[in-house]
Amino acid sequence: MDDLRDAAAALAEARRVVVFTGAGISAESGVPTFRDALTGLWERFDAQALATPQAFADDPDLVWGWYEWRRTVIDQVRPNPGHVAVATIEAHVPHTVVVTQNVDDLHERGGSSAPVHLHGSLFTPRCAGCARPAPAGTGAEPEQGRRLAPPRCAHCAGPIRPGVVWFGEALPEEALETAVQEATDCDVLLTVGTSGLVYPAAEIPKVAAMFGHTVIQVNPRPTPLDEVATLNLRGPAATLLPALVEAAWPVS
Ligand code: BV8
Ligand code: ZN
Repeated sequence: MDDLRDAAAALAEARRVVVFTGAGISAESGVPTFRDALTGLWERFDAQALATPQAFADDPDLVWGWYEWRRTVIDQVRPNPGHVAVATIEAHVPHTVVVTQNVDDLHERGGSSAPVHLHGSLFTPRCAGCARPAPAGTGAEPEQGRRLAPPRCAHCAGPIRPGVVWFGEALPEEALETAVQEATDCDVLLTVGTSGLVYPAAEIPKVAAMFGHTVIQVNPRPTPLDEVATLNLRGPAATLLPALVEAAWPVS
């Protein structure tokens, strides 16, 4: 597969790398991707309809129950070789920035020191009223599909909300600025496991391509990012990322 060899060569000589990830990198850990996050009981809901401020305002117990169920799913799974390969890239290329759309903590548990979370995290709930951070994991652990009343803020008694970015909400300014800045100024941007459908995050690989940098995509399926990828590695992250790292930095 000479695309893999070419990708490994680009990675091996890169001094500045951005690793941009979506739900696909966590798929082989057993985490449903965003578009099929609604397995079982959630099938009757559209994720995009649940991941909105309106849904939380209309039915906080349903939305809080969904996010708490998703957090407990993450607590029960482990990072996969794809997450570990990303941390290995960081070990070889000092200026590597991991930019993730994922709200799980598998990059952190896989060894990445400071991933940039464009869409927040399941582990940083906050008060919907005064925005004070609230402890993650408070309250009962829901089974899939159970409604759960959100805890109340110790300071203002407002409802605690998930620390994620919902549709219609602005991304954290600093995270987005960092991601754009790093994409304009990298040697290689590796985009892994994203459908490239959600904006403005999906712009990040396009920024790197626009500035003439090498964009390597890892995804088993075609995506809108195919047209900006310099190299397209068709396959699962947990297989291809370790192979890419091994080819770039062979363990003698
Ligand atoms: C905003 C957190 C404005 C919540 C998420 C143009 C510009 C700006 C905005 C818009 C725009 N057009 C439309 C919009 C609105 C909207 C949007 O993009 N809608 C889409 C649907 C068209 N964007 C927004 O609302 C954003 N906010 O624009 O605000 C604003 C500005 C100022 C002031 C006020 C407001 C906010 C978007 C953030 C939404 N939150 N997540 C939660 O998790 O519940 S998005 C969610 O879906 C994920 O975080 C992720 O980012 C996104 C896409 O999911 P992916 O990660 O790509 O996963 P997906 O399931 O789609 O695909 C998985 C991929 O993996 C597939 O390609 C598959 O082939 C691959 N795969 C599978 N297995 C593997 C694999 N790959 C590798 N290995 C495997 N084994
Ligand atoms: Zn409060």
